Amino acid sequence: MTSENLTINTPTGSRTITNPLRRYVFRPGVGGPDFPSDEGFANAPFTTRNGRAQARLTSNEASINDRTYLLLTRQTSYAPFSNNAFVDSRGNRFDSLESIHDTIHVLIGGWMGLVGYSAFDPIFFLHHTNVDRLFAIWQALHPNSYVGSQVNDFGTFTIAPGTVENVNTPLTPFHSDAGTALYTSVNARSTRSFGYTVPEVRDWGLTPAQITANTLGAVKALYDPNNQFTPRGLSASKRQAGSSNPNVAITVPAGLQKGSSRSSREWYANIRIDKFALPSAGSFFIHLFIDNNPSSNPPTPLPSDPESWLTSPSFVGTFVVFSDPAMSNGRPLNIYGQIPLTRRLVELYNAAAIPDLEIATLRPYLKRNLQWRAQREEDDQEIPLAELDSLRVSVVSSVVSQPSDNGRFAGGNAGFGELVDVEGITEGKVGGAVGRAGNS
Ligand SMILES: [Cu+2]
Repeated sequence: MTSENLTINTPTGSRTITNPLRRYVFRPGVGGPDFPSDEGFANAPFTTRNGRAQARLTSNEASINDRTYLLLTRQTSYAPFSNNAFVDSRGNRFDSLESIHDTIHVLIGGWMGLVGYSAFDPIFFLHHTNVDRLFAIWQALHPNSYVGSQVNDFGTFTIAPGTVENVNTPLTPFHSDAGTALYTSVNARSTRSFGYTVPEVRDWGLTPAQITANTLGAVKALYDPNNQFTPRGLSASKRQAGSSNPNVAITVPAGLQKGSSRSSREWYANIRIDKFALPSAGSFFIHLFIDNNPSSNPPTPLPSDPESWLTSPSFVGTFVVFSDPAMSNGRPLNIYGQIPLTRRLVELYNAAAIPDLEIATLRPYLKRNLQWRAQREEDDQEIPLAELDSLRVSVVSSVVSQPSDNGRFAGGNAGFGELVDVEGITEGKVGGAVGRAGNS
């Protein structure tokens, strides 16, 4: 994606060409008053990405992996799965395909961080092909949930604000023939009608139940963090505190041991904020950190330079607000997201910093050690949390029981308990929960 040139094979031998995926060179005459007037974008000869895009993506790789697994396996209803603003029936399942999608846009930044212009960057098409793939995987796992009715409060170029959209709403401007017919959600439901599928969903010659089971196996192999927390092939009872030496035994709490009653606790930060909270800042980040301080010490300050935050050892993950003030209709729009904390907590457990992942241990530990910061995409500058009135960070947890075969290719999900608010962690901090977490 970033090389200037590519060497390709041609019928007459190998040839070096300009890499078409690196950037889009604007054609003469394109631009003018519709183009962004911001410095760095007005009259730009070609698309660019934020200089720290790769570092931002690398820091967030594990977080995005864990969010993807959570989304595909736990978000069972289409409306909250599909978008980050839907409220009814969302419960404590705050994440959505849109939120993960937004994360990639804004971490890459530059033209990809501008809602109205991101499709000029060729990486947009790689990204959106993957969004399409994740949607196809989710559909194979949840074949009975799909587009319902929802009010479009904000409207589009072709749909008036306040229109109730449903499965038959024309998906302008995508024509399904050479005339005036347009695709709708009904006739765009399956990739099969477009003549393709994705590697995880091989939906030919199989029953729907087989397709779901095979797809779940592929998702677990790719994304299940439980395959990643413990080095593959290394039994939990042989993990060593703070190292991966398989020959040194450590004491593993009963809740984390293998066996028919194996269960553990998962932890997430739920984030809610007004998408238009900062009209002047455009897109911005909320970063989460979990430090490792024993009970008596004051919290360790984060690096004073915001550019160092993502490489800080306590960094956990980034929630993104992908926002263009021009999209606002003057009213707030609360959006939701969920950042997994479990991986970082298992690291701390493996380092013997915490004895287990139970509420009695982690309520005081996270109250002390969970922090968050806001940062502008454009120039990496810190946004004071006090400027984000609508921000609410809360913590939820659930009990997960693993099937006795370790569940990697089992036909059903492990036993996922409900995500329940754990109060007494973020209350009293700027941007923390007020009353019932996340909802006020
Ligand atoms: Cu996009």
